Amino acid sequence: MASSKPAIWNEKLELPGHVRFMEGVGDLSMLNVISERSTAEIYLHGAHVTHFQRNNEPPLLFLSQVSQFADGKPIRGGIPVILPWFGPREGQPMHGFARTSNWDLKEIVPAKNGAIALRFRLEADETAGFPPFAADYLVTVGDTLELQLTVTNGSKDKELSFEECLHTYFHVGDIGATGITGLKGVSYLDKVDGFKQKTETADAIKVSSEVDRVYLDTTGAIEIHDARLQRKIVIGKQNSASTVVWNPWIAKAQQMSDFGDDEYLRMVCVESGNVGKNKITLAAGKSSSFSVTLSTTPLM
Ligand code: TA6
Repeated sequence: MASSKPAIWNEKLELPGHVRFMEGVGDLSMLNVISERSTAEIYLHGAHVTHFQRNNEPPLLFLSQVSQFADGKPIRGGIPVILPWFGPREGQPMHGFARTSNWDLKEIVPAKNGAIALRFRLEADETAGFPPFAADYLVTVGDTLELQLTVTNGSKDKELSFEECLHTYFHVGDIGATGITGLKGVSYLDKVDGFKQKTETADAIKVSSEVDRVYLDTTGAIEIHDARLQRKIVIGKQNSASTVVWNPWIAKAQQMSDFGDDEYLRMVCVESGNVGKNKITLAAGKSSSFSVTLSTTPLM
């Protein structure tokens, strides 16, 4: 595939043998990243990580075979960056505008243990009722995938209240042989039951119908136990109080034109951030960060 670099590309950012600029799907600019232990693909569109795979392992992330890759459209799969709101908003796109904005690649630096760190930045003017803000997104590709999202309130006098979420789609071998642990006892809003507030009772959440749950005031690590791939995915997080678990199941999968009818069988979203009552409020000029670390181990 021809390597094409947009006008903004800066040669000094290159890391020969490790980071290559390419034309991705839909001719969107994509970075192909090769670390000592893994590979990744990241689009400037939404600073969207669409692929991460540790050497000799199945891909960690799910990406729909029928996703759109076009300006103004969200990519279905990988890690959508949800900012500055989560969910619907009157007259505005679902899940905010960060995931359909073009982010700037600011730097690429070698990191510890042969990892590669890439920093993306989005500067948003006052829009959609939000004061100006900047988002810096540090993606570190190595034996693990580390994501850190920092938001800075660019206003001189207004506070910034916002929601943030890394809406990660994980690849699983078979949703029917998958359990999600780490949420027992946590309160959640059940979006498939009128947003009723409930408390998780399962040691391991199993998916056998549409699941759409917003867990609040929860900071612990989550695990995805995949019996088909014999893999455990560990989702560690810092400064994130919300976790969302979503699988569209059959009917919703059929309703989504950018999602294959049977793709619900091979994915689950476990999303980390600060949404709803956990939203963040920043005084003028202040910043906040949260981070997520994704790792895998064999399922013993
Ligand atoms: O995080 C779960 C959720 O809010 C679901 O309700 C569903 O809408 C999903 O996000 C996908 O949203 P999207 O706008 O990407 O189709």
